[in-house]
Amino acid sequence: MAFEICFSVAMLFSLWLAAECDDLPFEVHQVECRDHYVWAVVELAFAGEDVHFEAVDETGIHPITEEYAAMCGYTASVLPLSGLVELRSSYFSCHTENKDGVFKLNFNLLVTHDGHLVRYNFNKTCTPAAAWSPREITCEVNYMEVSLRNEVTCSSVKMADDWNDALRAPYTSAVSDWQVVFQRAGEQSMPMNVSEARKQGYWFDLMDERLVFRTPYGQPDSFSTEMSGVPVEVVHATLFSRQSWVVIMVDLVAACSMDEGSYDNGYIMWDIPDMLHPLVSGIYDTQVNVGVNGKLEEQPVAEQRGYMVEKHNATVMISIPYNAEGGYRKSLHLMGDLYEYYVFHLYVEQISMDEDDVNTRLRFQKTLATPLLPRPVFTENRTVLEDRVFTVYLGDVPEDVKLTAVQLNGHMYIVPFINSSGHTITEVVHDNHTHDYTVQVPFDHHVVTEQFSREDEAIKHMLDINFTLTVLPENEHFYHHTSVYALTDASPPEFEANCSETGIIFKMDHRPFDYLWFISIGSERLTPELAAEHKYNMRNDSQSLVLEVPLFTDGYQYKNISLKGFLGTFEILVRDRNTSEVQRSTVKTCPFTRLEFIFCSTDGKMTVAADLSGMIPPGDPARSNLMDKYCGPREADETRALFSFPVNSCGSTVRLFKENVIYQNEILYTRKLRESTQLSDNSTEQSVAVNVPSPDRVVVECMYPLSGLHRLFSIYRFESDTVGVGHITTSPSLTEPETTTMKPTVTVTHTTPPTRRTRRPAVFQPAFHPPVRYVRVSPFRYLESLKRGKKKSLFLFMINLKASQFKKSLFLNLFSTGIKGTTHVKANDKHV
Ligand SMILES: *[C@@H]1O[C@H](CO)[C@@H](O)[C@H](O)[C@H]1NC(C)=O
Ligand SMILES: *[C@@H]1O[C@H](CO)[C@@H](O)[C@H](O)[C@H]1NC(C)=O
Ligand SMILES: *[C@@H]1O[C@H](CO)[C@@H](O)[C@H](O)[C@H]1NC(C)=O
Ligand SMILES: *[C@@H]1O[C@H](CO)[C@@H](O)[C@H](O)[C@H]1NC(C)=O
Ligand SMILES: *[C@@H]1O[C@H](CO)[C@@H](O)[C@H](O)[C@H]1NC(C)=O
Ligand SMILES: *[C@@H]1O[C@H](CO)[C@@H](O)[C@H](O)[C@H]1NC(C)=O
Ligand SMILES: *[C@@H]1O[C@H](CO)[C@@H](O)[C@H](O)[C@H]1NC(C)=O
Ligand SMILES: *[C@@H]1O[C@H](CO)[C@@H](O)[C@H](O)[C@H]1NC(C)=O
Ligand SMILES: *[C@@H]1O[C@H](CO)[C@@H](O)[C@H](O)[C@H]1NC(C)=O
Ligand SMILES: *[C@@H]1O[C@H](CO)[C@@H](O)[C@H](O)[C@H]1NC(C)=O
Ligand SMILES: *[C@@H]1O[C@H](CO)[C@@H](O)[C@H](O)[C@H]1NC(C)=O
Ligand SMILES: CC(=O)N[C@H]1CO[C@H](CO)[C@@H](O)[C@@H]1O
Repeated sequence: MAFEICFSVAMLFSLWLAAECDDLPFEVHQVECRDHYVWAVVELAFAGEDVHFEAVDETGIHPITEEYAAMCGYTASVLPLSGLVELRSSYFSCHTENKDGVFKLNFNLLVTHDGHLVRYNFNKTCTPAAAWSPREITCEVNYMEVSLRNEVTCSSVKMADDWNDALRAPYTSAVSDWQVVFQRAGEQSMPMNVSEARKQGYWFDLMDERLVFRTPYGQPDSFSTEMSGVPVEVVHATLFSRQSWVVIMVDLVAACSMDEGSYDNGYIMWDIPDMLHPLVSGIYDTQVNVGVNGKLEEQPVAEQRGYMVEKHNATVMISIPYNAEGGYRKSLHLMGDLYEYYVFHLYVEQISMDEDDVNTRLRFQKTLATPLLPRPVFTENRTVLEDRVFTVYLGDVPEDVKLTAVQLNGHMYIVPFINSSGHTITEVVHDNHTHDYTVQVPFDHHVVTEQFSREDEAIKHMLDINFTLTVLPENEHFYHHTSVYALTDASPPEFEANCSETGIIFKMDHRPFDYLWFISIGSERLTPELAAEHKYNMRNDSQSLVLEVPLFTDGYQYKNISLKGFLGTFEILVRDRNTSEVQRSTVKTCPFTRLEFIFCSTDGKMTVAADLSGMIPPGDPARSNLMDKYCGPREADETRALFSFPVNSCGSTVRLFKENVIYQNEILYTRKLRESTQLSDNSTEQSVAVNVPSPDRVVVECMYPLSGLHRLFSIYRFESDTVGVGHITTSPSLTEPETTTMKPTVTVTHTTPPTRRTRRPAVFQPAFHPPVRYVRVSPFRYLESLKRGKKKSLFLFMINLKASQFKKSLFLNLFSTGIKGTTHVKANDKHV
């Protein structure tokens, strides 16, 4: 089938007219003489620049349009991945000046930016080092080019059956001009002259003693076929000239693999049939070299990069790892996800020999791209609870993707990230063309939300991070979202409490989330004001809160009261900030000893230990008693006596003021005196007071605020919100105060039968509860409040009087004897 005719030919092609071109300086380009083409690259200064090339030669300036490039041997391409514009020019391009193996190429670069056109000129003179093979076929991305040495020594002449057919046209055309016919599926096109062929996009030329044929892909005279299962495009031109009796005929066959390439399992693959066309490829010693970006790599380098060339049956399969060196990668955002793809500008050289040892060199420039490969970025929770800082790592971010903003729980922060807002964003760039970001947000940063979980006694700190990532250079945004949380212990604060001589000391170390609670003493919130009011000693610094509660201040409860001492209990409550529910309480009970003390309890009991040693005349404390001589001490030692009795019993006087009520009693040695004066047992107090010389006495009193009092005169129950304030005053004898004395009209029916006083100071417990004999009311302040119309206290006062009769008499007495009380109150005020 195959036929080949070799002639020594000297072909002449007309030359174009020369025209000089301006030479403008242009700095940013790089022009290289490559083995078989000239390579120029321009770095785009601005995205969106419009770049064009012009070829310049003696004949003038020739804009390199797409069509013109394909015909004339230029390949201009924008490489968006690297921001470069590349121009490859065949040495046999239309506007190359050639002389003795020296090629001169001259170009204009036209850059249009912002409507301004700038033209740069650059030129290159090349002397290709490598010798041309007898036949060179270049499969460029936009054209096929064949060049033949015009002197080929033929060692064999073969005549094929279709020889006659092939020759018929040249013979019959009988013209001396070069004519061309295209062969396609055994058919021939009509012969045409070279200028006619050029009009159809084919280029024939003679340059550097080589015959050059160039054709764009997809010409009408081309045909597609399949060799070893690989699609191949072939253009078969036969050039002939009849010069007198000699017919010169040259077969120019361009055949290129049209394999689109494939991607499989991390490899980009491209196939070339071992034999592209019977007239193109030789059959022996096929050698394949592979490179990228127009440069062949040495075998070890190619191997190291993982490039593979394998021959399967009659196909050369080239495989390149998708991310091998030499490729370009690009990120792409699609439907909210990040992808990447890789592009290789594959350069393959295939050398083969035919049976005549004429070697053919095929070169392929092929741009291959992987499909879109998912390239997810990921976040990692690197929070260390102890640090109380959210640390979120955003990794595997490709280098053409930048973090441009973060939303932290909806709060937007845009680059540059300023540290002053309390969080930090740090970037680390890696060698493998990735970078990562680390976002750190302290738990107590204002953007962090918190939720308190009562069950876990923990706080859940929550942070939503919405990263805005931007794919460059298109500035396409996409988002990556992550939520992190951390649980931190959040039990209500606990106090450490110690006893001291003077009171109880509570101490609490501050924790960051203590604002979830507040501290209260009873129902009142502990504030510096409250502490001052109640004379607590509070120190609150950034580290801790120390509350020193002196004995006898508000909030104490007392138990196990004896002359030896008593127990003081103080409770601090921790309440929920929102609901005020008590979440935790710290109760501390400490033993205290005091020489003298007095307690006025909320249930209306006065418990007093008094030092009677200073009394004149001195006596046995065990024999002391209260105003009611039947009320003796519960306990006594050499100098002191402990009394415990309901405030309104044992002969207490009751004095009512605008805001307070004061119950007063006295400790004295009535019995001793009475015995010495032989007084009868059933004599009244008045009679005692009147009849004996004035002894010293210890005045004891409890003052309760009226506002906190629920029941005033009920002898069964006494209720006060607060404890009373007690006083112990040792005073010389007073003359009988002019007080209004009333007999309570209610019948005294005490559950415990009144214990008669015995002379022996023995066991005084349980508490001695003498019945009430008299209730004395000092009406002075009360009257005033009535006059001012402040009836609240009166109302309170009235409500609790159970017997209407008593009520009536009280009123009468109040009004009739009010003035008299003045003296008494004043006298009392002196020693209260
Ligand atoms: C080629 O470029 C150089 C410098 O860029 C310039 O000096 C020379 O004149 C140019 N040659 C032509 C033919 O334009
Ligand atoms: C080429 O052929 C066309 C038409 O066949 C003709 O018009 C033209 O003159 C020819 N050109 C030359 C250079 O012979
Ligand atoms: C090579 O050819 C054989 C036989 O035709 C076939 O079975 C085999 O699959 C082919 N190998 C490849 C890699 O195409
Ligand atoms: C923010 O803080 C990080 C680490 O603390 C530091 O590396 C970075 O330089 C700071 N950035 C700015 C803008 O202050
Ligand atoms: C890039 O390098 C970093 C640091 O060595 C590594 O953590 C990361 O996994 C690497 N990424 C890829 C895609 O190899
Ligand atoms: C992240 O922020 C963008 C822009 O505000 C928004 O469109 C997107 O819905 C957010 N993503 C999430 C998961 O909140
Ligand atoms: C993140 O890390 C913290 C601390 O190790 C951990 O408590 C938390 O459960 C982790 N997970 C999420 C989703 O935040
Ligand atoms: C309580 O006493 C302990 C032991 O003496 C001491 O270490 C601690 O600091 C004291 N705490 C307070 C609040 O005084
Ligand atoms: C103690 O001080 C802190 C601030 O340092 C404050 O939040 C807290 O309310 C204070 N506590 C009291 C009881 O005043
Ligand atoms: C307090 O008194 C109770 C009985 O009233 C007794 O059980 C308890 O031990 C006493 N506590 C102290 C510390 O004396
Ligand atoms: C308090 O109430 C607020 C809203 O009213 C709620 O967000 C918060 O979780 C509550 N805190 C606690 C400790 O219950
Ligand atoms: C128990 C007692 O001594 N009662 C006397 C009280 O005083 C009157 C006279 O004042 C005597 O008659 C009682 O015997």
